[in-house]
Amino acid sequence: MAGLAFLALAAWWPGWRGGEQPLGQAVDPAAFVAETEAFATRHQAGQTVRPPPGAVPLLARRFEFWPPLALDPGESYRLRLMAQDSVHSVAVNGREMLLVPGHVQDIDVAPGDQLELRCNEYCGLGHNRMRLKLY
Ligand SMILES: [Cu+2]
Repeated sequence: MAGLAFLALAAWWPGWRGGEQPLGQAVDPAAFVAETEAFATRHQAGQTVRPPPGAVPLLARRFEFWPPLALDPGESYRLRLMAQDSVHSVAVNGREMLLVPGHVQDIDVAPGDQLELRCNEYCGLGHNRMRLKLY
């Protein structure tokens, strides 16, 4: 039984080290925060951020996804999310990904997708309001 468990672990481990990265791409957390802040400043439009189609860096933190976005309903985006302070998750379109500091998860969104990102990983008293409207 222990042998079987070892074999299963051995089969799983190289895959995890290789292509498939369940936690997402490793990044320098401070650099990603700085990049997100600069991006938000560059594309600020009133109370929200109105980015051009393409990659959009986002931070998950107690208790928000930041910055607030106003996406163009006719365009597609690649949201790049990193947790800033502790473990969160992002759920949208029936998928959920764990978010941890130092790793970036990409989520593609397109016109007609679900309207809201939400955190499904309990992260404290404000967890239930940790949502972000997209379109
Ligand atoms: Cu949460």
